[in-house]
Amino acid sequence: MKPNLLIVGNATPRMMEQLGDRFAIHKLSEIGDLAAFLKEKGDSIEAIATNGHDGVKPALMAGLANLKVISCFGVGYDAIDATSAAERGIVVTHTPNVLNNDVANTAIMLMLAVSRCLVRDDNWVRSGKWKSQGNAPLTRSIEEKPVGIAGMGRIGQKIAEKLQAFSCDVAYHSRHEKPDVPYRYYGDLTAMARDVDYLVVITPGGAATHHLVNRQVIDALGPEGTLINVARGSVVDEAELVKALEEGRLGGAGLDVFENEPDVPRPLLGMDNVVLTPHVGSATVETRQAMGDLTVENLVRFFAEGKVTSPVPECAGLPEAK
Ligand code: 8YV
Repeated sequence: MKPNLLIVGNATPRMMEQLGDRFAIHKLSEIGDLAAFLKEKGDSIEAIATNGHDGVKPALMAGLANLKVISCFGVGYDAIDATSAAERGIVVTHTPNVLNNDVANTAIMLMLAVSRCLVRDDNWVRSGKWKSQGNAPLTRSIEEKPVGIAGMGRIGQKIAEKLQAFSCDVAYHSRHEKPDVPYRYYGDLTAMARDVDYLVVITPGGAATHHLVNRQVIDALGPEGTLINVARGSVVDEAELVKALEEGRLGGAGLDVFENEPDVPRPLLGMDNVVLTPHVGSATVETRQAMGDLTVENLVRFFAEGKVTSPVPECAGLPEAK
């Protein structure tokens, strides 16, 4: 008997092919009456495949009495209550490491795009301004600039490493100083924001980091400063960010994530000093394939070997995670 797997959100065709051989698949998107499904099939569902955006709603998790494993396509799992899952003996897995390079590249791409006015200058060519008005106004270099990274995990370290190629002076803020990291540590995010030209946010989402970047931090970054967010929209107080940009209290922003995706605050759409991308940090063919393979691997190994490859820290104590 194949274990019953519930797919929340989308799975790639390659994932569907790999999962189809081994699991009896149910797609949440195709279930009309969830309450009726849970009543009829809820007890038979042993596994969930989901992603960082959709996660698993508490009511769904509560309705699956025999759920054993949740495999998340993405490194961020703030949309899954991993602590409650661990308490129930449910292993949650995610996809760390395989996306470090592309998310770090996205952060640097946004830094360059904001500083070098990529979108404005692309438009300068397309709109004919180059011919009618001559050369575009000068932009700013990121070379040798002080950069503060909020969050010095795997991706934060990759961003810092890549910024060495631009001779940037890297500092970081995290809850604790990291003994093996060679960059200047700030226990106080506001103090770091005051000292840098770029603040790159790459800390996990969730309650612990909600609105970590608040008005005080934004004001410390200031009119010459640029905020880059490739983490979660929830980490930045978006209303304060918009106000600061409107009032010229912040220089610019490169944003890949937003508080209410896919909704983006309207005022941002008209701003020249802001570059917006639709949560594509890890969205390359290569990285998404690696993430999909790891998402599947965690599920397959769980049922074949009673082990998973990449559990989230909250579940590290469970037998399948060891
Ligand atoms: C995905 C992400 O877009 O890994 C993450 O945390 O934010 C992204 O790679 C996310 O899982 C939603 O599908």
